[in-house]
Amino acid sequence: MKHAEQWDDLWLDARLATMVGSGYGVVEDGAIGVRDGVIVYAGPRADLPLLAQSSRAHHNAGRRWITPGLIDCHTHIVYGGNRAAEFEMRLEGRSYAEIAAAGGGIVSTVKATREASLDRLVHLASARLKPLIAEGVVAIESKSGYGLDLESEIKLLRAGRLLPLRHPIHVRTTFLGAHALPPEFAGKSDDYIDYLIGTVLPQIVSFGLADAVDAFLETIGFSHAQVDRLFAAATRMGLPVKLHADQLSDGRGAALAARYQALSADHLEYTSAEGVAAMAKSGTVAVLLPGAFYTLRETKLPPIEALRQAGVKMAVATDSNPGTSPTTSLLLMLNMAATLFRLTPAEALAGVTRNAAAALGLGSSHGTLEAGKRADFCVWDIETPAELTYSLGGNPLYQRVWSGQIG
Ligand code: DI6
Ligand code: FE
Repeated sequence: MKHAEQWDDLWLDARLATMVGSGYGVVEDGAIGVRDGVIVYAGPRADLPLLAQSSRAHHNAGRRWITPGLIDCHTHIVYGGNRAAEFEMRLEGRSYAEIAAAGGGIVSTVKATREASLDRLVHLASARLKPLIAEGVVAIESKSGYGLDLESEIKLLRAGRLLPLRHPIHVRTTFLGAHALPPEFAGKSDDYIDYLIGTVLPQIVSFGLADAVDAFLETIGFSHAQVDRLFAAATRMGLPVKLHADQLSDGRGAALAARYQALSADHLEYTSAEGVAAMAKSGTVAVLLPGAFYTLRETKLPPIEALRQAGVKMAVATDSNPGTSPTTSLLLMLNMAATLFRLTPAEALAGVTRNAAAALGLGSSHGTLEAGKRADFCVWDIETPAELTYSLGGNPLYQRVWSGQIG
């Protein structure tokens, strides 16, 4: 057998949830072959090509289930400090105004983030990343947005880009300069958008530090017109966009995102029927964030049935952030997506594999078990794939494979 045809590793005696097609894509007696970090075969053992005999190592999965590696497609994992004190003050009955006066809220995270060194931020983000990796996460998005000035936003994006040098993880970085208005621009939000477009974004593009541009379109964030301007600039500079859309009110965010062929529109609690239709037309992924819904005690559900009927791809992510979703468990989000949002377990799993890959523009290389995709997958100690969504806490990961390597 020619060397070029030799496989590195072969997993046998596995049940596969390939996530190819619309459901789990189950293969009962499955096998996965890997070469050079890429899947060269995923399917029935009975159809294995003969050259599988020459694989260097055979792994017996013992009838365990294998799924694609999990993908967390919306995180703010890089930031300084935390907001536990504020959480405690709120529960002791202190008002929002008192907390703000005591230096709380997003501004406190911006302050702590600006003060932290690049090394410190990588260290803090690493501590949040480890539990995700331990749950089988193989790729994440890492947003900036707690720096809100040129130097600090660059520091946050650099921290995101450094994570793969220390951990077995793929990272896509997103520039979220339009997350909040920094104190030095108080009352001058249009000037801040001009600064992002004229100064910050061009440098980030020239350093190649961002894979996408995001914004927070909200009455307490930025206006429709301001986000429109930012997105036009991002598009001119060749970056795809995504949007925090309609989280607290209907700001016609989903439709704006769709107009720019956004990779995703995220949150969507207040998205209208027109917004859903626009997303279906543009192929924009709906990223559902049940951790923020839960933390804010939101009661207005995203339009799940309308998204489903329209055929909009739905992803699920942690939104890991210190204010509204202080979680580092994507498996817990699967459960919440089902219990709070009524996604089926198959939809929830597609939301952290196939559709999460699409939300990051990684659909051709990640998110399913098929030949040609990255050899990033999880072997689980479960009896059915629904168990991943059913359990509230716990972690049945048996083995994580990243770029063809176990660990
Ligand atoms: N939506 C949110 O819920 C968070 N950011 C956003 O755009 C809040 C961020 C924070 O409070 O730190
Ligand atoms: Fe977010």
